[in-house]
Amino acid sequence: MDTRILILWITVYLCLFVSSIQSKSFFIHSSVVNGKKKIVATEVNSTASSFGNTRPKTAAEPNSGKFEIPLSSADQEWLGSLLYHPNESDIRLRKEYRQLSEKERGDLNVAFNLLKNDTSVSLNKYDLLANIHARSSANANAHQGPNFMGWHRVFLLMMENALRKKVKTVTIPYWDVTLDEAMDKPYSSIIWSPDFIGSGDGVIKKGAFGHWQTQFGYGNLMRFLGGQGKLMSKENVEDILSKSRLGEITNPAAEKKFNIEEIHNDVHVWIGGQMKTIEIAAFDPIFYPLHSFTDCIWTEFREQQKAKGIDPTSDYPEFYGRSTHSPFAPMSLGSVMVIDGISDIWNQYVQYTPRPFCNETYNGCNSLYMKCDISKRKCISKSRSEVEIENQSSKLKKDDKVPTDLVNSGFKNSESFSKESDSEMLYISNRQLIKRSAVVNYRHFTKLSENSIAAHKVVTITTISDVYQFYSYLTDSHTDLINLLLFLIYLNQFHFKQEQY
Ligand SMILES: *[C@@H]1O[C@H](CO)[C@@H](O)[C@H](O)[C@H]1NC(C)=O
Ligand SMILES: *[C@@H]1O[C@H](CO)[C@@H](O)[C@H](O)[C@H]1NC(C)=O
Ligand SMILES: *[C@@H]1O[C@H](CO)[C@@H](O)[C@H](O)[C@H]1NC(C)=O
Ligand SMILES: *[C@@H]1O[C@H](CO)[C@@H](O)[C@H](O)[C@H]1NC(C)=O
Ligand SMILES: *[C@@H]1O[C@H](CO)[C@@H](O)[C@H](O)[C@H]1NC(C)=O
Ligand SMILES: [Cu+2]
Repeated sequence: MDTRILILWITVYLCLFVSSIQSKSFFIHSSVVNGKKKIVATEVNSTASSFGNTRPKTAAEPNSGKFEIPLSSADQEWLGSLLYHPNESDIRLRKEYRQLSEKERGDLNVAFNLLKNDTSVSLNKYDLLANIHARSSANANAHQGPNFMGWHRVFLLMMENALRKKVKTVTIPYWDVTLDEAMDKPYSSIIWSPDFIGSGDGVIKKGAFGHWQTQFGYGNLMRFLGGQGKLMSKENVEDILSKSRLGEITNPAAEKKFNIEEIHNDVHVWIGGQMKTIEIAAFDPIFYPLHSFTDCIWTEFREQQKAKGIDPTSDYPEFYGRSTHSPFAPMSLGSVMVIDGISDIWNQYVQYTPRPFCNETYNGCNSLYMKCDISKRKCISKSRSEVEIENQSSKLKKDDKVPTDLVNSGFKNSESFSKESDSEMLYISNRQLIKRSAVVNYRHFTKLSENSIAAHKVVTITTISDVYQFYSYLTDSHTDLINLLLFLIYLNQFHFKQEQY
């Protein structure tokens, strides 16, 4: 690395460190100046609140108007037009993000971008609506109290209604955070890829949200996964669902372990970038799949309440804390009141697919982008590199073509690619390959010492999927099928289980 860049990074980290002591905020931008990449830390002066570190705000202490823009009558009219709930001829099925078809993901991306590009209202339609979450009155109604659930349910519907005005069939998928939490390296999840919500290591540059801009001086859309905070686990969800009253899972009364708002705050912080700060969080489109998930949990919670004989539509806690959460306070969303948030009207026609689940006898990990971890009895997200490897293999299968150099280097014949059985693909004749592997060894796999191979000797490779799993376990780097095959050759050299071939 260029030493100047290194020094810059050290400076940035130092700034961040110092800033955390003095409780100042810095926002990191990277920009290209005279063809050189420069990383800049800008001090942000604001009363913005970090998730999980919220000082109680009251109406008497608004956030200095920094995050307010005046609403024109056209703005108000458009926002008002979004405040309705679905009916029986407008049923919404919200799936797990990884369960969407390619077309559904594409439609969602287009709808978001059509809103972002639509400047017939102030800012643009996406940002104007996202900004509702930031306006001081709404912010005070939405956070740090039992109305957290109801407020975000209505807000989510408004965004979904807006998206559906652009693409009729779109619903907001839920991001089952627990599928990522169960991974060894959650930042490698397929979610953080251009086909889904975009990258997680700084400015988002590729995919539907590449180079999105946010408001109020916060610049490029950015994420810094895993810096602080944590993801929601399946156990967190089970804890929440073990309770039976709204007041037991929300502020101000709920303990942290059962507190859905606090647990969700940790996810905001884990994502970092805009998501970390309440007033700008909704500018990141991952905000909506995250809230679709908390809403999905609340839906399940309310169904359980009904089964236990508790009426969720009259379960607003008596001890609600701040006055902005009192049942007859306005929600600051049209004329909706806080108490309206727990009514059934909003989600009566909103359905969620069951949260993906698997065990020894049942596999409900029903997507190409997740798999069952039987030992944990959990569905678990696939990583970007796993998907990439599988992609390449399926392309090869489809093309039904074998590169000549591979044929020459030992594939029995081209038929092996078109056979149904995975293990057919492993027909490799050793004699010729071992010769090549010595070279391969150094070119591609110098990282793997003999010891690290030895440590994995117990792995049984019988199908091509075993190979993928083993391979992605050993390396996280970008690869292609040729490398994968060379890797197989490498394994051969170490006398890996070959008998069955
Ligand atoms: C932030 O506040 C400091 C001290 O109040 C001031 O000197 C600085 O100019 C402000 N920066 C911006 C970008 O407003
Ligand atoms: C149901 O909702 C759709 C979409 O908002 C609306 O066009 C339609 O008039 C509604 N139908 C009824 C019966 O309310
Ligand atoms: C939105 O605008 C950008 C920039 O002009 C353009 O590249 C993109 O195709 C537009 N998106 C849609 C969905 O119209
Ligand atoms: C696995 O889950 C299914 C579906 O919930 C359930 O019917 C079955 O009993 C479970 N099996 C085991 C071994 O726990
Ligand atoms: C997998 O293949 C699809 C379709 O060809 C492509 O759009 C996608 O980007 C690929 N994903 C990865 C992670 O390589
Ligand atoms: Cu919020």
